Amino acid sequence: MLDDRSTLSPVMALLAARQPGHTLPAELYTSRAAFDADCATIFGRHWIAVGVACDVAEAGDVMAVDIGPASILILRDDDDALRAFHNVCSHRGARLVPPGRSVVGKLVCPYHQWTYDLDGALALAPHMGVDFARDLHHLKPVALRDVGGILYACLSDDPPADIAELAAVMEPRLAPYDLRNAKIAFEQDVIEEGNWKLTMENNRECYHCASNHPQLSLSFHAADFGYDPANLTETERAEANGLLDAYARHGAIWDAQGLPHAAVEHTVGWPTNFRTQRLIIAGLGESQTPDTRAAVGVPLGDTDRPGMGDVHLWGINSWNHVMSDHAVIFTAFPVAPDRTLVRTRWLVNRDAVEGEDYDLENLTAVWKQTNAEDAHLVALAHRGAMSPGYRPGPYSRFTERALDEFATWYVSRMTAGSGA
Ligand code: 3BY
Ligand code: FES
Ligand code: FE
Repeated sequence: MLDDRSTLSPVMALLAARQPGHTLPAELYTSRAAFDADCATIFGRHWIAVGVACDVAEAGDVMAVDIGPASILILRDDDDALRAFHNVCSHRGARLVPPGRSVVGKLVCPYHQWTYDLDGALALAPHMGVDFARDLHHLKPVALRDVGGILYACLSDDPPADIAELAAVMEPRLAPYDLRNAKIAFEQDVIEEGNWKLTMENNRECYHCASNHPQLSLSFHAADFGYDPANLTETERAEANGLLDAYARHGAIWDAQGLPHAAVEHTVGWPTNFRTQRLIIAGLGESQTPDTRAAVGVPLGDTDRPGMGDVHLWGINSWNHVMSDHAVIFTAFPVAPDRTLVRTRWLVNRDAVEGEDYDLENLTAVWKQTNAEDAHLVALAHRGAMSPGYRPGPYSRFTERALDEFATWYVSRMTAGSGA
């Protein structure tokens, strides 16, 4: 019975105790039981962003990604199709492929050399006898979707069907940027010393931006994140109204150019939680760089027109900024209750040459700095949740609406799943 917490598992009791409008009970951020339940339910049953199509650009390219206790391998097979499998040998379960990227002809297990074709079929199993039924020991497939060049995987055998909504909204929005054929100019891994939900909460507001992200704030309008004009000082209201006018002007231009821009939100009530909107870039309006001008001389895809803004997309474990000159793709993976891996990729046109068409420092400066600032904030929040003085605090109705929705979504998905 839901109202009798004594009969619930500890994690279910914590979920039931969450007060609307407030941060989660501490142990949902800090305990091993909640972490394990998150891995089983959120990361085990939902579509999770795992990388980009150009991670595995050529046939034989393989990338292993750890998602909590799970590990998957994503590869491009001999027919150029993308596939994903559990990174687990069908013999005695050894990890097949080390973390990161490699290039293979076939997948050979390091333990006893069972060898798999790139379609997952077991091609060779030495010393198993002539009558051994190799066809029964195929690698276990993992559902994989390429949405405009961003890859999503679902570990469940019954993946949520609403990935189709994400694809329907994002394919046309991402098409001009041709991310499938981009290249990764730089990749950075940061371990944040905090729970993955604190990483995602931190990203869903810009309440903290003005005082913590001086560099990002040059190209990013904090007011895009739900500031309600009714609750602003006069100066802030003038700025917010100015931004609304700017959105009306840009919206008309984007409409004329056939560029979708309206906000689309699939949050509470949908398994596949996402939000997208075409954002105006602040400053000179070209890119998230120190001088707000494009960092790359060769535009992405078919984007050779000014003022396309920033196609912003966030999801359960990701946030993305897709601009005319480059895209920044972020994925977050749970490592431990108090450790989260944030992997950032900077994508550019594959014909762009480093040192000629772009300067890597200039391209990566804003988000390297912002990531370091955010890692610090997430660590502070996690330390607070660990302390006996923590009690769930109120989200701002004006700047943290999305966090309240994320927490509500999280509680409802965890309660609906059986991982807790
Ligand atoms: O990059 C993002 O999606 C958000 C925007 C505001 C704060 N955060 C960095
Ligand atoms: Fe892979 Fe034995 S565990 S070949
Ligand atoms: Fe931040």
